[in-house]
Amino acid sequence: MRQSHQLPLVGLLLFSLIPRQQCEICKVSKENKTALKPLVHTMISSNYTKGIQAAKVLLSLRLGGFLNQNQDQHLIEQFILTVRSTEPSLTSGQLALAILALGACKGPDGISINYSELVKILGNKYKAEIKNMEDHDGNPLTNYYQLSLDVLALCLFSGNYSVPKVAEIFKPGNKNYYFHKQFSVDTGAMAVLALTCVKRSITSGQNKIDTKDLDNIDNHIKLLIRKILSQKTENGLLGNIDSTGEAMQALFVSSNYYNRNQWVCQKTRDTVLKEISQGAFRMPTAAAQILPALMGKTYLDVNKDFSCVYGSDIFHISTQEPISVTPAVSASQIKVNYSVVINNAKDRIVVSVANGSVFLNVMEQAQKENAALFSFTAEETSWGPYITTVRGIKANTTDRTYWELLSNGEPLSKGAGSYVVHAGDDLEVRWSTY
Ligand code: CBY
Repeated sequence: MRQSHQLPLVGLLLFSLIPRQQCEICKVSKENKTALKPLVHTMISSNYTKGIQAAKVLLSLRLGGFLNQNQDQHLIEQFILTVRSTEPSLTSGQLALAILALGACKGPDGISINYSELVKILGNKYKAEIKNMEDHDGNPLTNYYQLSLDVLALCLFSGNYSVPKVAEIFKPGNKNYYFHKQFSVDTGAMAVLALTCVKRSITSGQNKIDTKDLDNIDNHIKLLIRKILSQKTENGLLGNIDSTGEAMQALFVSSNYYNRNQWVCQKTRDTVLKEISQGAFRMPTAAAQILPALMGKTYLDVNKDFSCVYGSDIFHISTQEPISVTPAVSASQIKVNYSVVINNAKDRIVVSVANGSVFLNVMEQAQKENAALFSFTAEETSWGPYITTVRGIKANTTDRTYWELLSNGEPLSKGAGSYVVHAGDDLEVRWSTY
C-alpha cells in the first residue's frame, strides 16, 4: 500500500530530473494564459486579418491554436484569394510568410493549397534576391530578414535552394545583418531559424551535402546566437521589445549553443508579460511576433501535414469585434520641432499638433504648411506607414538608403505611425545609409 503511494512520487522525481526544453520552461502556464488575451484580441480584430499583412498574424494564431475551425476556414479561404491576387507584386519575404501561414498546419478538409506552385514562385523570387546581390555589391532586393524567411520556407516546404550558397551568404560578418553597424536582432533571429532548418534537413539526410557546409552553418548559428545574447538588456529583453519574440524562438531551437546561465528565459518572459499588461503590443504584427514564443512555439513547428489544433477558443473573441489601435488623441495642442535633414542641409519648422499625435501627423502638418520643403510619401507595411520619399527623394535598398526617423538626436525604435510625440520634441527625418 505504502509502496504504491510512493510510486507517483518517484515518477515525479525522475521526470523532474529529465532536462526540460527551454521552450517548455518559458511557456506561459495555463493559469497565466489570460495574460495573452490582449494579444489575441488585437490580432483577431477584423481589419488586421485582411490583406497580405495578415500573414504573420495568421501564422501566429494558427501555431498557438487560438482559432476555432470556422474562423480558421474563413480566414484561410480569404487569405488564399489575397495571395493569388497579389502574388506577382509580393516581395520574397511576404510570399515566404504567406506560405508559412497557409502551411502552418493542416486545415479543414476541402481547402486545397497548391504548395509546390507557390514554393516554385518563391524559389524564383529568392534567386532574384541573390542575383541582385551579385550585381549590386552584395545588396539584396529586400533585406536579410526576408532572405531568411525565404530560406526557412524553402527548407520547410522542400523548395529549391543551394546549401553551399546559404553557408556562404549567411556568414555572421555579412553587412546585411547590420544597420549603421548595429546588429539587427530581428534579422539574426530569423537567420538562426532558417539555418537551423537547413542544418536539420542535412542531418536527417534529406539533403546530401559536403560536411564542410554543415560545419560552416553550425558555426554561423553559434556566432549569431552569441550576437543575439550580446544584445540582452538588463530586464531580459533581446534587442528591443519588438525583436524579443523572434529572438526567443531562435534561442529555443539552439539551446545547445549557449549555457543555461547565459539566458534566463523566465526573466525575458516575465518582462514581456508585464509589457503586455501595459499595452506594449497594440500593433497586430508586434502581437503576432511575440505570441508563438509565449506558447512555447517556433516557426520551425510549421508543418502542413500536421492537423491544426482547434477549439481552444479560450477568449471567445469574435472576428467582427473591432479594436482601436491608434492611441487616444486629445483636443489640446502641443508644439514640436520638425526638420528634414539632407547631408548638411537642415530645414526646420515648428508645428502644432493635437496632444497624443504620432510622428506621421507631424509630417502631415508640416507638409500642409510648406509642401515645397516637407512633402513626403509613405507606404503601408505590416508595421504601419514606412516613409519612402521626402521632397521627392526616394529610399532605395540597392544602395542601402532610407529616411531615418529621430527624436532629440536618437533614432526611433518605432515607426512613423506609432511613435507618439511629446511637446518640445526635436523630430527629424534624415537622409541616411544603413
Ligand atoms: N520585414 C521586413 O522586411 C523588415 C525587416 C526589419 C529587420 C524589421 C525592422 C524587423 C521585422 N521584424 O520586421 C527591418 N526593420 C528592416 C530590414 C529595415 C530596413 C528596410 C529596408 C530594407 N532593406 O528592406 C531599414 C531601411 C534599415 C529600416 N528597417 C528602417 C526602419 C526605420 C523606418 C523609417 C521610415 N522611413 O519609415 C525605423 C523607424 C528606424 C528609424 N529610426 O528610422 C525602423 N526601421 C524601425 C523602428 C523598425 C522596427 C519597427 C518597430 C515598430 N514597433 O514600429 C522593427 C520591428 C523593423 C520593422 N524596423 Co526597420 C525593428 C525593431 O525595432 N525590432 C518583412 C516583411 C515581409 O514584413
